[in-house]
Amino acid sequence: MDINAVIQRLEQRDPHDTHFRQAAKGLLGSLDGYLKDHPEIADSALLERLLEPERTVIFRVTWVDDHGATRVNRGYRVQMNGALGPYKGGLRFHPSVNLDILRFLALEQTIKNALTGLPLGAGKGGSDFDPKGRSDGEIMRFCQAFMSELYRHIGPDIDVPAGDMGVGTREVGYLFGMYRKLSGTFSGTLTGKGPTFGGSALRPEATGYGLVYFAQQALRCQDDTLEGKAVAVSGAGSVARHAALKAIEMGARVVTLSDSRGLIHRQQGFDAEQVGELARIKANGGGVADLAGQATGVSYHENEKPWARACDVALPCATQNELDQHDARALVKGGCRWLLEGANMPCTAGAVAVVREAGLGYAPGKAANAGGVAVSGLEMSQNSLREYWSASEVDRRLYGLMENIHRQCVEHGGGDHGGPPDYETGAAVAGFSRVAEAMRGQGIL
Ligand code: NDP
Ligand code: 2IT
Repeated sequence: MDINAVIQRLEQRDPHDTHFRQAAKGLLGSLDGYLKDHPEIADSALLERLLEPERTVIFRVTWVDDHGATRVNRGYRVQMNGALGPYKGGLRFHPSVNLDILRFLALEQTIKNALTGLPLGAGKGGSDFDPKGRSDGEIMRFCQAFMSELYRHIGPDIDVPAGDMGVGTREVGYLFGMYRKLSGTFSGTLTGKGPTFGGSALRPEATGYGLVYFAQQALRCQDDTLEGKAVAVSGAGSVARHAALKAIEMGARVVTLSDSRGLIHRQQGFDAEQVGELARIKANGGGVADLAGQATGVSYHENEKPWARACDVALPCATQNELDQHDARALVKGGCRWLLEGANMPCTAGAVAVVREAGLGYAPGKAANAGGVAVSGLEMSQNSLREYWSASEVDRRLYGLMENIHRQCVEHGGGDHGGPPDYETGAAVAGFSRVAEAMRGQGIL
């Protein structure tokens, strides 16, 4: 199979879709050996089908702001692959959202959801709406306007959206309310709902906790633990804060957090109360700089990223391509041994090459951040059963799911050379082979 020819076709068809091509190149590169051993994959254009969404919906979202002005945004839902179950994946509200970004996220989601072993297809959606500085009323009206079109395309057995950047429990609540009103049904059509109307315990925490559970497994395979390790986290959102909290609970020293404006650093490590305070600051429209103004030992560095600070473990948890080649070199220089992705594709291809060359343990987001969608899968099960599981039950299952994902990566990623396994290859092969088998089993569609 000529992977280069597949990529070339992507380039010819959608020359401006650089993020999608980056994700596709990364995936196909990791599958090279597997595809050579499985020539049957080429027979039915399986790769080409995997890279082409089953369906994409693009729609106008019209809403009225607090000053009475009519606003227009663009809404999207990419229904990428339904071979394993209903389309499943988050909604992102961010000014950078476009079809390229959503298709890359949907491709990552396809492999990630397969790795969970749960019956989850893959999708992604969102809008170029910028929630920053918007009032609660504006957020609600935008969510309602967005759902007034999206509701036609989703359902508990069709497509089950959740949150992503800019979409948390509050937004999912407004989206769910409008879906319930328009469809006249109370179902599990969205995940990440509030705890009184079907939301699973620990869904907000799941991605960050799962990331740290994955890190714990990875270090354990090298007879090591997180205790006492300096951990650099980027971001100050849902994933970053919960990863930080779980790492602190495990005895690590979380030395950095960040947002789009800058970095905060604390040599002795942040404590859980400070991370809790950061959540309040961000919810009120503040920045990480505000925490530096209140807490002792915290310094703020405008426009800086965490990667030049000495650390043992790096957890990029903000956004795509936030960590480039230069940052990766700085991490290596600072003695970092592990890089595990909480965000989706936070490392540029150049950064991945640097960390792999330097022999760091490297785990891609499609494996390491799968805890969020995994607990979304558990939320769907609870909704279907009309049950609520306790936080300890969900935590136990999340731990087991991350253990299983880690085991699959090791199984397919080798690792007999003494160092960490090739998690990138392991994740790609384990996830892809599951989707490929389901697609082949269902015929040429
Ligand atoms: P949030 O919106 O809660 O937080 C995003 C954070 O990233 C904010 O602190 C934001 O800063 C920061 N950020 C955004 N852009 C940049 C930038 N260019 N440079 C530095 N920091 C930036 O999102 P989540 O925590 O939910 O998502 C974070 C990542 O994790 C995304 O890649 C998402 O796709 C991925 N993910 C999320 C899951 C989930 O369940 N939510 C599941 C799996 C992956 P600011 O506040 O200043 O904008
Ligand atoms: O990137 C992701 O895995 C998510 N944003 C979570 C998706 C979900 O359906 O819970």
